[in-house]
Amino acid sequence: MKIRISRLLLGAAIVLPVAALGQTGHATVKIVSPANGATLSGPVKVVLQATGVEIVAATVERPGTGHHHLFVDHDLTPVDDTIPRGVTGILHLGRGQTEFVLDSLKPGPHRVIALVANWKHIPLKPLVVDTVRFTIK
Ligand SMILES: [Cu+2]
Repeated sequence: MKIRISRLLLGAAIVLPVAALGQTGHATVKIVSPANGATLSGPVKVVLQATGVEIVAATVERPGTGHHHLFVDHDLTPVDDTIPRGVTGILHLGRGQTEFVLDSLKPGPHRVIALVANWKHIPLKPLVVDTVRFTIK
């Protein structure tokens, strides 16, 4: 009986870290809207869908969580650094939003990169990122 119990415990000890790894390792974000390659008129509602990471407010300091960032016609900043605030074209959805309306895009081609970062505003690793390009009429 004792042997069976310790085998069970050993099994649980092995399974748990693998499950935890799987959670962070497979986190993804998708820009559901607008569609890549779309031509549309503004304003543009960006809709985000994340898996494998819980989207929360930036004030929540808990592993396995993060909040969305949008880089609008702006390159990614260095991925080991804090995503800056107060920069035109870089948006922190710090209240845990999963949608954001871009209402001041000019006609022409645009690129939006979505990136999930933790409460320190440092991107999750591996990167949880998606890009769409679209055109405003
Ligand atoms: Cu942030």
